[in-house]
Amino acid sequence: MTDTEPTITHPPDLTRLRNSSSPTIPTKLSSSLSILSENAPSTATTTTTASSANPTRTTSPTNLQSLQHNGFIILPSLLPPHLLLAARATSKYLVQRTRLGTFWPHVRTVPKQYPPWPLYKSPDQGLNIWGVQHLLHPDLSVRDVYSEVYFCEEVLGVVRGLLAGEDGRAVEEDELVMELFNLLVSPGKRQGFELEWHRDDVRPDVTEDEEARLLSEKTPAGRQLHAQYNIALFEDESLVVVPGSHRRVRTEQERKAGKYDVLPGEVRVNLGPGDAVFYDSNILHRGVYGGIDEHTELGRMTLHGSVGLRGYGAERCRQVLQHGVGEWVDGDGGGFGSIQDEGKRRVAEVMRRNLVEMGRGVGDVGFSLEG
Ligand SMILES: O=C(O)CCC(=O)C(=O)O
Ligand SMILES: [Fe+2]
Repeated sequence: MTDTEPTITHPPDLTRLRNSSSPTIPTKLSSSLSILSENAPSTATTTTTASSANPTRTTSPTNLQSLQHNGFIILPSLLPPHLLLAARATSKYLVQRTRLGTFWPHVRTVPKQYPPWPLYKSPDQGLNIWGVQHLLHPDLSVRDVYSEVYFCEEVLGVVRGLLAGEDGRAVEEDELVMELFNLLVSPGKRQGFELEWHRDDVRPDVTEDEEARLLSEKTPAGRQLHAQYNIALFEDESLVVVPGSHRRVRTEQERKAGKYDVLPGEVRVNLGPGDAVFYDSNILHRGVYGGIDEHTELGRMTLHGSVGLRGYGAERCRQVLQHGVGEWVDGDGGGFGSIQDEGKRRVAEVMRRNLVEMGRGVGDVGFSLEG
C-alpha cells in the first residue's frame, strides 16, 4: 500500500459543510446552521460581540444545544496529534491485514448495510469490506491504541457534555457506558457503495404516529441517551445528513423519496484528519462511499463510535448488542489493564462494567433494521 493519503492540514477549514448535490459550491448555510463549528469541545463558551453602535452580549450555544437543534455538531481537530498519528498508523495496518484475510473476521461487507455481516475468514470469499468491527475486542492485537482513543478525555469530555440533563451539567464519568467502536473504510476493488436513508433505530416502514412515538422515546424529555460520533483519520466526506430531522417525523416528500434520492436541505459532512462529527443517530442520514484501488489508495478511515448513559439500557441494548459486543466484553482479557494512565484505566473499567451490567439477563435483542 503506498502512502497516497492527504497531508495533514491544521487547522482545518472550520466550515466543513457543503451541499452534497453541488460539490464545488460552498454551502449557503441557513441561520440555524451557521452556529455549527463555533463551539469549543466539551464546554459552553461565552463570547462578547461588540458593535460600536449597539454593543450586544451573546452566548454561543453549547455543543448540546447545537446538537439538539441541528442533530449534529462538527468539532474540528478534536483528536490530539499523538492519538491521530497512532490511530492512522494502526488503522492502515489493521485494514491492510484484514483485507488479506485470516487476521480479523469482524467486518462490514458490501453491499450489506446493517448487521449481521458474514465473518471474513479468507480473501477467497470474495468479500469487499466497508468497515472493521470491534476495535476494543481483547483478541484484536492492536486494541491498545484504540482504547487510548476511545477513552481519551478529548472525546469523553464532549460526550459528558452531550449527555447532560436539564440542569445542563456534564454527567460524571461513571455514568458513561462503553458501547460501540468501529472503523469505517472505503470499499476496495473500485466498487462504490451507498447506504440508504435511515435513522439508526427507527424502521422506515412505521406509521407517522409510531415514528413520532419512537423518536420521543429515544430522547425522553429531550435527553440524549447516548452520543455517537465519527472521527476522521483522513479526509472524509461520506456522511450525508438532513439537519433538524432527528426530532420530527419525515415529511411527505421524505417518506416518498427513493432510498438514495437527494433530499431537501441535505448536507454532506466534510471532515479533515482529526475532526469529529457528533450526531443524533436518529437524524435522517446515509453514507456515500467511493470505491478505491486498495493497492494504491487509502481512502476513508474514520472511527465510528458511541457511548451510552447508564440507566437507559432498555432503550440502548438492541442498538449495542445487535453488533455482538456482549459476546466478548465480559470475557477473558476484556479488561483495560493495558491503559497506562491510572485515571483513564479506571474510567475504562467502569464503562466496561456498565456495559456488562446493561447486557446482563438480556436475551436475543434482534436487529434494528434489515438489509
Ligand atoms: O458511514 C457513516 O458515516 C455512517 C454509517 C451509518 O450510518 C451506520 O453505520 O448506521
Ligand atoms: Fe446510521
